[in-house]
This record gives sequence, C-alpha cells and structure tokens, in this order.
Amino acid sequence: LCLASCCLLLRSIRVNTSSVAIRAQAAAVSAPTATPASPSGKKTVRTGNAIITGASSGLGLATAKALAESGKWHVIMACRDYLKTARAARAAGMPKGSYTIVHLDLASLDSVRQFVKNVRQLDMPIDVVVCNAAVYQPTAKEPSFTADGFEMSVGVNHLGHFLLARELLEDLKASDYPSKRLIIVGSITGNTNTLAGNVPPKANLGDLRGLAAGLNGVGSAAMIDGAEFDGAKAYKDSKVCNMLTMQEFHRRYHEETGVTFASLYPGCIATTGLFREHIPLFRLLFPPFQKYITKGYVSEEEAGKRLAQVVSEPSLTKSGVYWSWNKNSASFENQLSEEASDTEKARKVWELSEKLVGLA
Ligand code: NDP
Ligand code: PMR
Repeated sequence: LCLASCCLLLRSIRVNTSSVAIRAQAAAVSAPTATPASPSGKKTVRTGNAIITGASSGLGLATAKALAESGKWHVIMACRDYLKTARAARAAGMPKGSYTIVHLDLASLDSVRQFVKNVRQLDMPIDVVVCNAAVYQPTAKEPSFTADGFEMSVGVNHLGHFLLARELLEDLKASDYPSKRLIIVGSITGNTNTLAGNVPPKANLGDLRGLAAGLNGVGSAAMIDGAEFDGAKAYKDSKVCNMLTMQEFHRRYHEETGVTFASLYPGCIATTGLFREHIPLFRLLFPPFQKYITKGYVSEEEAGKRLAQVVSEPSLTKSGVYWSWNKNSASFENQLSEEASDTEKARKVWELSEKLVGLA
C-alpha cells in the first residue's frame, strides 16, 4: 500500500490541467469594528490586532478563528475574495466584532499598497502580521503571471508578501503592544534536509538568475534559478524565499524594532484548498497517505492552534526561529536546510526582491 500510494502520488504531479489566472479585484473594505476595551482599572494587555493574509480558508481561517475565540485578538482578514471570507468567518462561528475583512490581492503590488492604506484608515494599531496566503500550481504546464508580470507562485507567496511586510514594518514598529511579531509561513517541502524536501522536484534557488531577470518569462525564465517552469518547484522555491526573508528581517530589524520575526511548518494539513489545482486522485490519496503512512498529518484546527501560538504565546517570543511541533504537539526550534539558512543568499534574495517590488 505504501509503495503504491507513493508511486501514485509521484505520478500525479506530472498530470497537467490548466492553471487558473488570478486577476486583481477592486478594493473592498468592511466597516471597521471597534477594538474592545480592556476593563478599566485592571492591568490587562489591550486586545491585540493581527493581520492574517489568506484567512478565507485553511490554515489562515483556522488561525483567525483560534485568535478571535481567545477574546484577546481582533483579526484583520486580508483576503482577495470578500464574500468568500465573510461566509467563511460566519460558518466558522467567529464572534461578531472579532474581525474585519480588508481586500488584498497579493498578485498585484498596487493592491498590496492599497491594502496598506486601507488598513491604516482603520485607525487600529498593527501588532502582528501573518504572511500566510499561498498558491500551489503543481499541474500547470505553463507559468501564469501576477499583474506585475511575476511568475504566480513566487509573485504571490514571496514578492507580494515581501512588499506587504516591508510596508507594515513601520506600523509594527509604531505599535505599543508588548510583543510585536511578523510571521511568514514556511514549509518542510522547502527544506531539503528532510524526507519531504527531497521529493522531486526539489527546491533550489540556484544563482538567482531568474529572479534577477524579473521572473517574467519574457526573454527570461519564470523560475528563480532560471530553469524551465515547474509549478511544484516554484512553490517550494517560494517557501525557501519566505524562510530566508524571515531571517533577513531578523538580522536587519530585530534589534532596532523589537519585533519578533518567525517562520514555521505547522504540519501537513492535507485537506486544505492548497491542493485545489491538483488532480482528483492526489486529493483523494494525499490525506490518508499523510495520516497513516508519513504520520505527518494535522487537522486545520490543530494547525490553526499552532500558528495562533506563534502569534500570541509568551513562550514563543524568540526572533529568527523556524518553529515546528513534535508528535505530542509540543513546539520546538527546527533546523532549516543549508539553502534555507544561507545568509548570503538571503541578502541577495532581499536585494533582488526590493528591486522587483519597487523599494530600491
Ligand atoms: P489554502 O488554499 O486553504 O489557503 C490559502 C489562502 O491564500 C486562501 O485564503 C487563498 O485565498 C489565499 N490566496 C491565494 N492567492 C491569493 C492572492 N493572490 N491574494 C490573496 N490571497 C490569496 O491553503 P493552506 O491553508 O494550506 O495554506 C496556507 C499556508 O500554509 C501557505 O503559506 C502554505 O504554504 C502553508 N503550508 C501549508 C501546508 C499544508 O499541508 N496545507 C503545509 C505547510 C505549509 P482564496 O480563498 O481566495 O483562494
Ligand atoms: Mg510529501 C515524513 C514525510 C513527509 C511529510 C511530512 C510530507 C509533507 N511529505 C512526506 C513524504 C512524502 N511526500 C513522500 C515519501 C512522498 C513520495 C510519495 C511524498 C509526495 C508528495 C507529493 C507528490 N508530498 C507532497 C506532494 C505534494 O504535491 C505536496 C507538495 O509538495 O506541495 C508543495 C506534498 C507535501 N508533503 C508534505 C507536505 C506538508 C506537503 C504539502 C506542501 C507544503 O505545504 O509545503
């Protein structure tokens, strides 16, 4: 059974379906909700405000729910589909007034800039930012591109978040919250020091020639390493960029700002929308494969609790850390792969990304 599932899973990555183009949508902002005040006279920390990108489903939604239900957080759900997010929040039973939905399409740098303006208009301090949204296009034969012409997976998962995080750093810096955090979700599949990270195609940023040339597929490659397009690899490369970016933020800004920078692998949440573009056979086999064979499976609810810990647990304030959880669901500081902890590569990815998003 193990061998058969492995072969089917591996084969299923090679089956092609058309990729979905994502367009920038008009900005939509829900009415700001007042942050509940802490009871007067008591020395309680005020309600924290956490921005979570991609909170309309999967890990982002489960984290938003866990934080909202704790009563200690107001969640700003940064999503590209307003109605879907509103329905998801309601269906998840998130308390009314515990969240605000603000439009964000990470596939458009204009949308990212507009989001930052809209969020500032809410007049709430920004205490935590969680870069969680992602797309995974394992069956795409050809690359698709963001509004700014970047290959979609790296464009959304890394470059959109890079601009967002850079812009919001000053808001985090200005916040008076006792523990301010910027969290960028990583993954085991970007780390080649693990079994999961050695399933082909493996992450590899190479000498960054594709990123340097703009990732636009016009006269240059759509892949960071300059090689031919491979959707699964592009996703894994984007996760390496996420983990490198977190560490570069830590080196450049932790001391100056006091912000905690962190990344994590929450476990294999095999049931989320991340696999929506995969073939039906993969979607059928992947959850039982992860539950019964690798035993790496976690539910959306459990993964949401883990990310919520990285947002708010007083014990997880160390900066520059990539968190993982053991079989007993206890958090620990995990080791990144050689590439995902390469300081020189982190600096280069940072500098090239700055140029691409118009910050340098
Ligand atoms: P989902 O597909 O359920 O969630 C992804 C979210 O990203 C959705 O809310 C989606 O919005 C949003 N999104 C996609 N494109 C854009 C865009 N252009 N602009 C704004 N939002 C966008 O997947 P997961 O919950 O699994 O993924 C969440 C994170 O967890 C990702 O960073 C992923 O890499 C990471 N992860 C997941 C693992 C897993 O096993 N599932 C394991 C390790 C890490 P919409 O609803 O509109 O499509
Ligand atoms: Mg993997 C302990 C082993 C382990 C873990 C924790 C994961 C997580 N995977 C493991 C092993 C294997 N996977 C093995 C042995 C195989 C070969 C059969 C395998 C295959 C596989 C495929 C085809 N796995 C996958 C895919 C995907 O398409 C997923 C992916 O790579 O998305 C980028 C995936 C994943 N495996 C994981 C996790 C967490 C994923 C989702 C990827 C992510 O969110 O980063």
